[in-house]
Amino acid sequence: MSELDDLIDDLRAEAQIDRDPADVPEIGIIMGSDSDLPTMAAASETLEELGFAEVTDYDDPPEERFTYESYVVSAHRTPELMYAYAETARERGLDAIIAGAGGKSADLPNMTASLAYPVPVIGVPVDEKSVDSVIGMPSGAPITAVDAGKSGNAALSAVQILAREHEELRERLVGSHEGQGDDVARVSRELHERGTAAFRDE
Ligand code: AIR
Repeated sequence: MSELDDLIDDLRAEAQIDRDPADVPEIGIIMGSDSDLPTMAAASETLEELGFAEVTDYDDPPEERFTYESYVVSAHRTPELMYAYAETARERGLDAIIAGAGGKSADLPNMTASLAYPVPVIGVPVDEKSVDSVIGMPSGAPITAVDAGKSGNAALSAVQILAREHEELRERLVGSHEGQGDDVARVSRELHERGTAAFRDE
């Protein structure tokens, strides 16, 4: 069996297993190529800042209550894998998918959105060229998307979706938002009190 068939079989087999919802990843991160990782890494970093851990073995999940998983799935090089990933998303317990792809033909986010529907997909155009192909969905086929490269925002949007159900996540989002305001206030005070020239010199 090829490695591709093997991976597809693993996803389809995982969909048949009845696991405790607390033991499966809530958020899936997929990207068209591992060359997208420098852009997509902000999604996992943001999730980790909010207390999520990454599942790398479904049989041995991390202790953290909220988790995510990551895969490379190419709409053009591995369409069968894209189907398997998206079609099993709900049964495998995913509440939201973050999908990133680059280039002019960035079809992974929008095709995954159609195949996994109604599991929400947040599309990340990996570069400026991909914006139109990620957001250009026809009526009745929705996708939510962020600006080019903004995978950290995609992670925040995914957690916002989960926070509707989990108060704990709502509190974490509010906390990190307040921290962001404090960061701006700190810089603002420093700029004001040091003056522009001294501030820039540092
Ligand atoms: N891509 C991969 N399969 C289909 C598409 N659209 C995208 C990747 C990456 C770009 O093509 O998401 O941004 C270049 O991929 P690579 O593997 O050639 O570096």
